[in-house]
Amino acid sequence: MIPSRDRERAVVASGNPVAKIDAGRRPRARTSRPLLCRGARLAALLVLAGAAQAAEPGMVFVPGGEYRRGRSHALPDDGLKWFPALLKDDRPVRTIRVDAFYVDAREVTNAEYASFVKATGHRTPVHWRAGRLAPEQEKLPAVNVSWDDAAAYAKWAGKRLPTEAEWERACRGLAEGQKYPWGEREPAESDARFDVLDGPCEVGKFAPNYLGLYDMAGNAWEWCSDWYDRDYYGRAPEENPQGPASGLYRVLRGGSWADIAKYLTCANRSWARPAERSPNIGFRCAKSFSKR
Ligand SMILES: [Ca+2]
Repeated sequence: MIPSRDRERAVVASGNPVAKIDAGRRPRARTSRPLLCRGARLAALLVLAGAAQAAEPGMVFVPGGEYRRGRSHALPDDGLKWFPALLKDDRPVRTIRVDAFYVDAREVTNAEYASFVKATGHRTPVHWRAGRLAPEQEKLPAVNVSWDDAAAYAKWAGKRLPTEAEWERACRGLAEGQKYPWGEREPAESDARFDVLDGPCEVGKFAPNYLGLYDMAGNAWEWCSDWYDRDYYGRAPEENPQGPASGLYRVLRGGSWADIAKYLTCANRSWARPAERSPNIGFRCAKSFSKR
């Protein structure tokens, strides 16, 4: 089943201030000149990330800090007073903070997943014929993997799945309020793999976001570590939210090759049962940052 929901979304112009950044526990004060600050912070980030990334090949360092999580653009249904509050799971918008972490620059590929299978004997994705990876699929994202498969890969790799809060911060590229990883502009064919019928494409094909992360929008949905709860945003802790303690579904983020543009937004949330294996669900890994 393709985990999509039919949402009607209308764009409302929103600001795009840069989120607060720090590499440790305390956020810096907000600036009144976000555009200038963004450049200065990028320079500082690159210096900090340079050493950090060297120790984690293939991963990007994401500074800790505060950001406004959730959907800031309006939907036609926002004014309706129905219950349950369908289609509002990405609200209220709240300021949360996450500690610094690393995240994979790209979705995990079939070739990388094959190394895991070879080392552990773990089951293969269902589309590998006779359990073998076809050479032409090596650079495609590993899809048809359940949440448990993805979590097992991450553990084997010395990593973990990102929390939903980490994923959204990474997707926004340290900015707040923007609709897509690249800003407000609606996606074009040259931006991301979406709204096609013939499956995912090679990872890293499109331009990365501000942090250097590829395919945060589209290609494969990405498993997050959290259980899904549509009402969670209103009661989540302000620091490092981990999701509900239990649930029926795990969180998915980012949209996929099979989805239309409105599912590719930074704030959009989706879900699937942990055992689900779909041709449009993959993952990337994260790793906590520890000061040495
Ligand atoms: Ca993706």
